[in-house]
Amino acid sequence: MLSEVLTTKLATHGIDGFLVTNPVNIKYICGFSGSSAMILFSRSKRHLLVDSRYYDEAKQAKTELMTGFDIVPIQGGRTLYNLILSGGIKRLGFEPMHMTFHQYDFMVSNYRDIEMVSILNFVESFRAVKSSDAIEAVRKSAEIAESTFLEILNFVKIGMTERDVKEEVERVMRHKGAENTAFKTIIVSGSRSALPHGLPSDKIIGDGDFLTLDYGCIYNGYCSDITRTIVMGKSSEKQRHLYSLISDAQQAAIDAVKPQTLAKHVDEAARKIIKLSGYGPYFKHGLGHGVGFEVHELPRLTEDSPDVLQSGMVLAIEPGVYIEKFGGVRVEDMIIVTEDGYERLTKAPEHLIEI
Ligand SMILES: [Mn+2]
Repeated sequence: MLSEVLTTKLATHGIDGFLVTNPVNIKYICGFSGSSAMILFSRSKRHLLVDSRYYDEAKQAKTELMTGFDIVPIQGGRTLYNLILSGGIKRLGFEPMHMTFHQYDFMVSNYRDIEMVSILNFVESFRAVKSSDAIEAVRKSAEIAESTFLEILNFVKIGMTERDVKEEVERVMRHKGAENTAFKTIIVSGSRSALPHGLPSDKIIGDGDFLTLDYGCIYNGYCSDITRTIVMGKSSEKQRHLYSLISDAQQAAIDAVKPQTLAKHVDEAARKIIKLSGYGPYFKHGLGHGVGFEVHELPRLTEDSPDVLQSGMVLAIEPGVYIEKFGGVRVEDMIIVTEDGYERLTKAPEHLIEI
């Protein structure tokens, strides 16, 4: 069980306790999603500390994931301190990205005999490798996103606004069983397609425009994230050239995926092709990222990533080029790293679609 595995990881970090304050990690570890909760691991115990208003709810919700946890209502700053002391914790690991300076300052000034040790990604590195249940959920989430694109192809028309397309994308995903969108749906057209993270506007989608849709949903707690670029009306030669460049770069990156490969080498496989074509400066972001409980999680597929691929990771691979005043192309697909390479969850069309 995950919480037991985390307990055994304490020793490898030279700590005898770890405090989880990231709400996403708390939900991941024990399924609890109330606000201001904390998890405290010591060598022999696991505590879920909850705001006293959530205490009854947490006790009633006792799920399989909470097995072995003592649920404790937080009553002032002493509650945590007493548990740290009774757990025999001298060196306490904490999540630097998920603790306010105020909390840290309080602990350092009041828990004087405890050494606070900052540890990045203690839980996140586990989240990167998916269980079979997680893979099943991610698979369904990706399937909803991908099949939504096929419906959008029949829906979208010249003269609609970007916002119209956004509404339909989100409606279709919900209709197919999505709990929610995984992030703010990106719909950009024409020269706005040069904005990698542009939000849908009232701009009318015109003849000859690129239309980029970057969206995803949440299914059973797990996210999907895909991007499709199409052309409204007839495409130009330059548009087709950019699309096939990005499509080739994406395939080269995907072909580089297997366990033990450095994530930065996957980025490099795509970046090399884009650079050779002269569009290097127009590829303005990292190649991709892990997807799971959050839409962006480990591993990072960037030029300087220290991450190493492992079987069971789920990746979104999204090369793109963005040319100001002209437009941009991005395609993004999701894959699973398998024992001997990868398995595709989604596949963008190889040729630029004209509507
Ligand atoms: Mn993405």
